[in-house]
Amino acid sequence: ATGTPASGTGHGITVGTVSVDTADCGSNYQLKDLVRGGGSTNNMGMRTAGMGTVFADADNVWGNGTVSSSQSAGAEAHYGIATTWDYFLDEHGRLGIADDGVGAVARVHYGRNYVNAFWSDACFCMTFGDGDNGVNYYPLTVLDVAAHEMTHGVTSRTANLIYSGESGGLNEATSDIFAAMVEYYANNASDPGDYLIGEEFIVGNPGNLALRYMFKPSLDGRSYDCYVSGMGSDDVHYTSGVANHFFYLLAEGAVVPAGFGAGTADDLSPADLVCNGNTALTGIGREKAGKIWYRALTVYMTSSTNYAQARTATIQAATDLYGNTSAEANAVAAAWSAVGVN
Ligand code: ASN
Ligand code: ZN
Ligand code: CA
Repeated sequence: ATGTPASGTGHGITVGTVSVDTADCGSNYQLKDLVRGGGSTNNMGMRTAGMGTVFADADNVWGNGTVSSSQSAGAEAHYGIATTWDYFLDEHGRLGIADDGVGAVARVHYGRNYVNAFWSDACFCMTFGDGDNGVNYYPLTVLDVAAHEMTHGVTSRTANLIYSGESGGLNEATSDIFAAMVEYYANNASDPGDYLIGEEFIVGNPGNLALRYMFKPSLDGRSYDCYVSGMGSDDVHYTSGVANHFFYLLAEGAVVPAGFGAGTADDLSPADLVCNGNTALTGIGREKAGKIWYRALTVYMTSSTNYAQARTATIQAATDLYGNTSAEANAVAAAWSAVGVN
């Protein structure tokens, strides 16, 4: 790669001011992360074809923190991808998406009023729309969405779960699970960790709106809280609910998150969080739950793993990590039972 490592300042739209690792290319600075495998963040300028051009800047200060500043979405994506890289390295010893130390490209300002983001194996890249430029939706470069898309890359290079049927739901859930873990890992004051996905790109969010709700997936109106046979024919972003729900219960237990309990708009009780009445379910914490899911994904799951097999894979992973009949292995079994996977 050209240039030498430099440290810049990014004024993100939702994340506030963050440090970004860039390249000093002599005549300018570029959003190219030379300390994480050379991954770059590229400006698509509202086009949908090609790879765009690497964001470049004279003073290594990126954007002014508003949607009208093109560099701010770039800086936010660049930061989110670096943070996700650091999470997988610090927490799981994984060196990038393919565990080979090679960074990926992020494409920002894709299309016009595109309210979505996606991973593509073909370009080994992830792509972010601008939302509607801050009317109802900010650009989708927020941390949990960036982590979600980058995790699709990790899944593709590991279990490679087929993106349809129950394996597709597990693929989607893997992206939501690590998105939530990355948000906690980053520990930003402006975007504290939670089990909501996509809450930061909703303008004027009262606090209980999101794309997905891991503790009670059906709050989105479509996702599954509990396993039902035949659900594998539904959209993978809804069948993922069962595994998202499992992960929440494993990590946190049957505990209603702040802002969703009695007397709030959602008015949830612990009984609403489980499918089998087991309100005594206790969590083993995010760290252990994340390690169990990562080991299951990278060692035991295959492209066709279904929900029943995910139960077996995670129990095996917990047994490897914490011992046979350990509290952790028992908690994995109890959490699956609480979402109807027996
Ligand atoms: N945002 C979606 C996702 O990453 C895009 C898609 O449906 N492929 O799951
Ligand atoms: Zn996804
Ligand atoms: Ca979140």
